[in-house]
Amino acid sequence: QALLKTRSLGREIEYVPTCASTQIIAHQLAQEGKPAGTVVLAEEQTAGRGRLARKWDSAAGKGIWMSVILRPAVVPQKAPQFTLVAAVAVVRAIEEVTGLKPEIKWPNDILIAGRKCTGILTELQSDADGIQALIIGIGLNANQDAADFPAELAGIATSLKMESGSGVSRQELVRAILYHLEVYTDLYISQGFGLLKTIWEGYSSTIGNQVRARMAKETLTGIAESITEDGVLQLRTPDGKLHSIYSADIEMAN
Ligand code: BT5
Repeated sequence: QALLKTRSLGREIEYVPTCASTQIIAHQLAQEGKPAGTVVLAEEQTAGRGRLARKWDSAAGKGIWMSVILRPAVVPQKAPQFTLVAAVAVVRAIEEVTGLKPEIKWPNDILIAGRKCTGILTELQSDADGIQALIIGIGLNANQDAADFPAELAGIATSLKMESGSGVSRQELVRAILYHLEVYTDLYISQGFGLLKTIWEGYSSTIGNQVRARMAKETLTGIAESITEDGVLQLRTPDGKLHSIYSADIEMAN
């Protein structure tokens, strides 16, 4: 903590050796009134989660399994933008600490050489007065070897160690992530999404490409033209129509 370069993020860190999910703990702490900037870090998660009740593999001692409580004064519709803001912060941290070149796959994946090294999960506590808390979950594969991942993630998941050839300091990474997360959330709150969108696009592996967007009820293939100020993906299908995609899984289509 003493080594943190932040003003508020991580000033309170709840460290647990093992838990079901740091998201669950962070939700509880937020409900109990813990301040913005409170961070939950676990060595191991037994039921780490992704979007749509998917599982997040969280090997003990190998990754960063972290949830951050924010309390931004924005309307709930803006919550998805925080996933994009957090993605930029994590990419910057990975670059800084490892020199690797990660890319962002809309909306919440960070890839290196096409494989996923980080997933972000933004969850909301809100009521009639607006957002009470945003819980930003970050799962970052740091020091796994290929054999540490379950068979179904072979060829899909990667770690910073696998990509760089040497182990990385999780402490240094946490410090860098919190630093950049504070810088970029401050930027977002003071300036809106405009400048961040440009930075985000610079890291995106999605924009400008032919992609397949799998959604709950349909799958659309087309060019991912842009994201809007609200973080919504604009997909142009071959019939010339522009579709607004709020939530989907994206695959490269060519
Ligand atoms: C995500 O969901 O990518 C969000 C993951 C967020 C995890 C963090 S860890 C700290 C905090 N506490 C939690 O309980 N969660 C957050 P989604 O886009 O739905 O992707 C899930 C999919 O990623 C799975 O269905 C697998 O295909 C793949 N996957 C699972 N574990 C992985 C891993 N360790 N590395 C790479 N890919 C993984």
